[in-house]
Amino acid sequence: MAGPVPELEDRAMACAERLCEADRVLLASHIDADGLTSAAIAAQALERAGLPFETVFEKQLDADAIAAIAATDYETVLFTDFGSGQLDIIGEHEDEGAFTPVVADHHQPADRETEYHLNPLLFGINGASELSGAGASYVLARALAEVSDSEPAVAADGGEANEMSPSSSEPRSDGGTVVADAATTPRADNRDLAALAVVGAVGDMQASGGELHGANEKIVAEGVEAGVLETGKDLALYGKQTRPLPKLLEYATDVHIPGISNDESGALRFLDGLDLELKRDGEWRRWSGLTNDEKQTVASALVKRAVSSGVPATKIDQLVSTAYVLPEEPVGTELRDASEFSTLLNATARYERADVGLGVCLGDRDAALERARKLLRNHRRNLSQGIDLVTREGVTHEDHVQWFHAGDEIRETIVGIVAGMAMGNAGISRSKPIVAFAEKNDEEVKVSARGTHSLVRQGLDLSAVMGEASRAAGGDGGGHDVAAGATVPKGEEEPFVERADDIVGEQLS
Ligand SMILES: [Mn+2]
Repeated sequence: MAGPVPELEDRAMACAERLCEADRVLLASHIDADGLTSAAIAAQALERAGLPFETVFEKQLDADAIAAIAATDYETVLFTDFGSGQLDIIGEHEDEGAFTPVVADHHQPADRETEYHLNPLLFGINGASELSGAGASYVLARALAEVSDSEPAVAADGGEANEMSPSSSEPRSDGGTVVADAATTPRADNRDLAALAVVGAVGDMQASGGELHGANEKIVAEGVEAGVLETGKDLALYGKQTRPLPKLLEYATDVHIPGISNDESGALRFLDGLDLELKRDGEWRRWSGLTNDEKQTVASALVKRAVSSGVPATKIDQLVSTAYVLPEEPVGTELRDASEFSTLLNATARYERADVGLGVCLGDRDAALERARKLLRNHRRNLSQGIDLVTREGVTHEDHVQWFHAGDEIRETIVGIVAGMAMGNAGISRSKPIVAFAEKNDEEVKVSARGTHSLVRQGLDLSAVMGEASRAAGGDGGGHDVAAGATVPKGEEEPFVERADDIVGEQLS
């Protein structure tokens, strides 16, 4: 049986076989939507293979974090959604015999190799757009199902309780059950985990141009086959499951529709003119609750409005994209939509509650889900307070960039989002990138930069800006052309801005 991504199959099998040789495994993963789904996929695959394990999360896998991992008694460590970029440091511990690393990652590898290294970039697959950390973990999970299935002796060895069990709603299966079910149910081959892999990919912004590509597409196909995913063309707006209709339209700003986007009363007037039942039982209806005819009515009117107000055809095309729906989740919940699901996970990650995000991924629909929703509400409140603060206090304009310093008034984990969302407000331009500082700790400052797609088309590459300017200031950074981040020593803010201003000036000239 071939895995979902043939190029990775041999390496995935080697990694899976190595894991099955372990008595127990330490699973270390990144704290973000992709890292959380990676960990959830790996955790379920290890559990189903009867391998005891424990999970740890890190915001950054730095030398200290790796040393702490090396100091544990674990002899086998599975890194997911990070590890490749840190193989130089990991390798030193491996050489000393501290542990054997197994890595399922999609980031640029450091200048060092290791035997059990599963990364799309090693096999000619794009790690930024075709496979995420969760995708790599899924490929490994599929291989694990096959390896543990063909070696019942290993699968049967899963009697020891492991630390994950309390937060998992899955009943712990004994090895015999795993083997017996292998031929008939999707669960036994781990295909049901494809839904989480898609949530991770979407959370890592891999659905460029509105849909997933390459290896990701193959994972989607397996999820559809397993009945855990549905795909179809739909309105490309965020919040189709949970947002009341007027808010869905008002907050949709990727494609700006004059008189609707960012316009509360305009969005209401637009809906009022549609001859549609807008409320039911006194509550605004949501997109996910509309019939197909009703959806068609809204979508057509939206396109008509866009055309008549001069929105270019290329932009209008972007109003439709592929939706990834998790049909086993209830209608009208975040969990049913891959994009809303990943936002919920990010809300837990940004407040360092990986345990909550992981619990939700593992099926906890009570305490963990309730807590995650609370974190998301809190996150949204923090964002709107941050945007108000920046708009009120204003930004400083240089020739080519604009910037502000939030000190400790905006968390460093959200200051970049705040900066991006504040662009276009009074006094904050959309024709210059915005640079935001926030305190990280006593010695360091976090810098986040955001641009617009229009600036990127003119030559802006914030990844290069943040990398160069931060290294000149004794820090480090990088990211994407339209959004990037860095960390610099405290007190280096002004020289950083000067240098960033120069580089942006060169890029846009
Ligand atoms: Mn990732």
